[in-house]
Order: sequence, then structure tokens, then C-alpha cells
Amino acid sequence: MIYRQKFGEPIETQAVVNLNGVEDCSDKYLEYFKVESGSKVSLRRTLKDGVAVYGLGESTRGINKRGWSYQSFCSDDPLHTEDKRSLYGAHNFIVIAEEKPFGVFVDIPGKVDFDICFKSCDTLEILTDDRDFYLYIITGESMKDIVSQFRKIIGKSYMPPLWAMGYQQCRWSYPDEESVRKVADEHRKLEIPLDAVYLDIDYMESFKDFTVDKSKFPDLQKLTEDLKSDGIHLVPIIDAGVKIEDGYEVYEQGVENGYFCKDENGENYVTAVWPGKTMFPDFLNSEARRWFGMKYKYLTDMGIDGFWNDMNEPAIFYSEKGLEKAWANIEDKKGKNIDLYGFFDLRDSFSKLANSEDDYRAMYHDMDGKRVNHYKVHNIYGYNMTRSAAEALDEIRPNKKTLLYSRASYIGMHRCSGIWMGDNQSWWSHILLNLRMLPSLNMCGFLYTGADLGGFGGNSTRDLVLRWLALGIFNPLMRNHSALGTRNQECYNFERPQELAEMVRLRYRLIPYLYSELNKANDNYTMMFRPLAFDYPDDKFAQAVEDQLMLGDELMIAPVYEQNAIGRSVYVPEDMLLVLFDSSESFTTRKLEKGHHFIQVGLTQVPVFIKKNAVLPLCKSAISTEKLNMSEITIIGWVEDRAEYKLYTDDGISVSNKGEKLITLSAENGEVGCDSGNIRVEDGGVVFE
Ligand code: MIG
Repeated sequence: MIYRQKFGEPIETQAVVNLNGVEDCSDKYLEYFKVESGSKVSLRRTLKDGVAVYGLGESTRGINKRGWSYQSFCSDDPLHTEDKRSLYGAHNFIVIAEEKPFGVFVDIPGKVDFDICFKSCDTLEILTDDRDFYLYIITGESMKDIVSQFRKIIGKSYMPPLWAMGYQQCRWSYPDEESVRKVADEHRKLEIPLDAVYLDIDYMESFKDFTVDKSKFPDLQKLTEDLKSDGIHLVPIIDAGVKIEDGYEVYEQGVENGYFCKDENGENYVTAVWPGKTMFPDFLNSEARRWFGMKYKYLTDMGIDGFWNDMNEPAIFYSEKGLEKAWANIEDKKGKNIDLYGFFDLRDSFSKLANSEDDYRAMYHDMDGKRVNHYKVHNIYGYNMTRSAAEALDEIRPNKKTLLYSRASYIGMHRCSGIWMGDNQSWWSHILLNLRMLPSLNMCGFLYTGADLGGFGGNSTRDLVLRWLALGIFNPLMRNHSALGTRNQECYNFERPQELAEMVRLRYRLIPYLYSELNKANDNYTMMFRPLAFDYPDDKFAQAVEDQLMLGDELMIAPVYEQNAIGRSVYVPEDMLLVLFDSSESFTTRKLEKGHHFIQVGLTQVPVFIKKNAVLPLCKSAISTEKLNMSEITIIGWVEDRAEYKLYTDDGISVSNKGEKLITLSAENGEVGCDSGNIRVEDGGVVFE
């Protein structure tokens, strides 16, 4: 059951698109929360010891969110440490794992706090920043059931083209054509599979959206075509801020039509990001949204079929006013004796210039005739930038899937695109953070997602990249990315690159399974990745697991995420077959009984756990997804009775093309069906060879 309560006069975020079965009910929430309202609304509930809370999509800390206070306020913060409260997304959905579990979704476009037993060890408090919002309470038989009811009301998720399941290589930046070609060549030379290379901000002319710097990329169309003929897609970045420059078409059209955000006096609001002074398109205005979205055509006309939208929280370096204040502070302190607090104040006047609350409060939107302060709708800005791209791309490339993902997000945007997990660091702990965000993002509808493999900030190391790839091969979005000034992180830049290549090849072998599970999770409103607690709610060991995940109906994954480890402890919640890949082609298997095990996992090995009477379909690896033969499947499993698998197939690119094939495998009772030879999946059924 889903109950909805309206507080005040909410701004429609369009997170929820299907109200079938949703009951507008004035007092149901009072059974769940103690409510206090003033200018803000506080919803409080006492939680018994041991009650876990799941959700909040992209956020720091554990799978179980209990014990910390989070804040939904889209933030450009490149240090994802435990003390942080907000990252780039605002995903206000939680499930409380009481004996009778229930879910809560707070649909508010502005700030909201989730204090989950932080201030008081037994109190959950949700505190909204204003009085206008919808509250949804979702009850159901199980956590999985609650999530699936929620996913139904927020609608189906963005599904990427098949090539976006391939390996993708990024760096800030590959600055010119030659360096992009080199990345492609090095991968091909060493037969490291690759489906995409990225263009970060330096491909543009002075960071101007929808321009190409001809001195570095003299013929982008030719480059795009050449790479595509080799199965490699070129994916440029698009930033939210538009440079102020006379003669720059996007700027001039935006000014002429009033498409930019305004200040309190109705003048165009000037801030600064990459190119220096910029203005922000008013993505909350439907005309501005369409106008900006159609600009992507400049790049699709050159054969581009993938984009990533960045800096759309929006990230602001400084505003004119903010900068004036900072200069004034310096002037004021000049020549004076500055004590400790004076020094802090001086330092902060610059370090706190970026993404300041004052700047967000000084900005206004025209929501189709209604003037709205940015602060109140901050969390749906990036969502609407990406919506602008998604809607236009549907028009520009009819019935074709485009790769699209965003940095900032709100629930609802999951229908338009994926997200990547932003600027992580080359830290061991961030492998684990990558793992923990997968299920919470799935709860909120974000299925196509992944972290910067190898880590974005800081210098990576060979062992870190190998261990991260061993998780990364399961991320739907599998992208290696690193920041300006950091060590080169491409597989071929490390010693014995063939060992890294084998990881990537194993990914390609897994694509029939991963693509199937991704699409099935979307079709059936299920989670592709789940905490063990969701599948084994009565198992106290499973409930406590924070570093393993269930993947689809068949698998469990448990990557190694510690430096110098020779393996790890794994909790096996039911009898499973451990498949330890030594390379993409060779593996050993071992039957494991339910219980705790220590598993040795070398630096170049990947463990996969398959449930009894389930099978994992694999194809042969190839240098790009285009070359994969997904109709020749090998299966691995431990089959005592009977196993079947639904293989999802489509043409990988048309929105309308869909299909599902069923592999049924039977084996004699008690026999282990391990790597049972090749099977061909044909329309009539399955052929064993
Ligand atoms: O503040 O475009 O998260 O992936 O490489 C940095 C440069 C701006 C942030 C993105 C990152 C990208 C970088 N961008």
C-alpha cells in the first residue's frame, strides 16, 4: 500500500509519475511519525535497537544508513569522506527494516535532513527545509516488495545502448585528437576490450558548451567516424554553465530569449565556473529546457551518440557579489595585525566562496510563469538539465538509445539517464563505497551507474586498479577515469598489462548476464544489486554484511578491497558454488556450504558465487561489444535438480526492440553441471554442443 500526504503547496518535481493505487490519506503518516511543523517540518520516530535503515541512493557510509545524519542537497564535493553529509544526488527514499518494514519518500525539491539515529541513538528524524512537500509511506510484505512498489510509482529507468555495457576509458583530459587516437590504438594493440573514449572539458573552445576547439580537434566528425568503425564511441562532456561572450551563439540566444536564471532584480544572474563568467540556463523552464537540449544536435550531427552532463548541482566557483565581499575582507584586514580568528576569516573568505548558500539564494527561476527561488528547488536543477538532453535526444535520434548520464540527480531523473558516482579518490575505501552505493541507487531507480574505476583524485596504483576492476566488471557503467595531474591510469600504463586486460575480458564474457539482469531489473521493478539483508531478512549474519552484494537472482559478489590482502572472509548465506576466475578463460570451482569462509583471492583473480540450481551464462570475450557473439553461450553452475535462466536479448540500440529467451538446463539429481559445454541459444530453444 502507498499512502500520500500533501503538506502545504508542493512544487511538482515529477519524481512520481504513476499514482495508481496511491491513497491520499490525511492521517496515515501519524501512525508512523510524531510530527512538528513550523517553518520546517520534523517527522520523528523511535527505532528499536538493531533496526536497520536502507536507501538514500548516492551517499557516504554504510549500506545500513543508521548512525549518521545525511542531508539531501546536491553538492559538488570531491572528497567523499565519512564526515560528509551530502554528495551530488538527492535521493530521499528510505526503507526502515522493522518487523513490519515500511518505506518513506519525501518528495521535496529543496533541502531535507535525514538524521538516522545520530543526535539520539534511537531516533530517526526527517527534517524538511520548508513546509511544502509530499510525503509517501509505503507498506508491504518485504523490503523487496516495498522497493518494487516505489519503483512502480516513479516509473521505468533509463536503459543504455548495449555498447555502454562495454569498457570505457576517460581522463581529464585527452587534450587533442592524437591523444584520443593513442588511447584507442593502445587498447586495440594489446587487445584490451574497449567501447568508449571520453572527451573532458578541454575539447571545447574556452570551455564553451557545443563548441569544438579546432586547433586540437581539426575534424571531430572524422575522428568520431574512424573510431566508430573500430567499435569505439567518443563521449564528450557537457557543463551546466554557459560562457558570457559576445558572438557566442548559445550565450546570445539565451540572453535574447530570457533563458538564463535571474537575480532578485530580474537581471541575468552572473556566476563563474570553468570559462570564468557564466550564466546558468533555466532548466526549470520548459522552453529553455527544449532550447538547450536541441543544442546537443551540434554533436550528434558529427556522429556522437553519448554524453555526460557535469557541474549541474550546479557547481558555482564564485558569484560577482561573493567575490566583492572577499576582496573587501582582504582590504579591510590589510596592514592590520591578524589574530587566529582573523586569519581563519581571511582564509575562509576565499575557501568558502564556491557553492555558497548565499549564491544559491540569490538565483531565481521562471517555472513556466512562476518565479521561484533557486534554494527551494536546488535539488531538481541537474535533473532538469539532463531531462533537457534526454527529451531532445529522443527527438534528434528517434527510437535510438543514447548513452547519457549526469552528475547531479534527483529521483525522477532515473527515467532520463544514469549517473556516475562523481569525484571519488584513488583510495582503497572507495572500492567499498562504490559497492555500497549500487544497491541504494537501485532502490531509487538508478540502475545504470558506476564509479570512476581506479579512483578519480590522487595517484592510483597497479594493485588498486586491479582490485577495483574486479568490482568494476560488475558495474553497469564500467569507466576508468582520473583527474588532471594524476598518474596515468589506463590499463596499458601499468606493468604486465595483460593481467589488467584479462579483467576487462572477463567483463565482456559477463555481458549477456549483466545486460539481461539490468533490463530485467527495469522491466520487473527489481534491484539488480541487493544487500544480503534483502534476500535473507531472517538471517542475522546476512543482515550485518556490508561488503558483499547479491547480483541478479543467481549471483553473489564479494570483492577484495584491502591493500595487501591475500583474500577475504565471506559470509555464504546458502549453499553456493564458488567460481574463482584465474583469467577470463580459466577458473576453478568449489562447493561452499552456508556459513563463514575465508577465500583466498590473488590480485588477478575474481571470485563469483553462484547459488545452487542456478546458472551463469557467459559468452566469449571480444574487443568491443559489437563483436560479441551473444548467441553462443557457455554456462557455469551447480545444478542438482534443474536450473533455468532467462536471457534477455535485443538489438542493443532500438528503444522499441525487446525480447527474452529462456535457457533451461536440466541435470541429473546430485550431478554437478559445471561448465557444461557450449550451448547455442536459438529461437526454437537451446542447443547443446
Ligand atoms: O571540478 O571536467 O566530476 O569527472 O573530469 C571538476 C573536469 C570538473 C568534475 C567531474 C570530473 C571531470 C571534471 N569535472
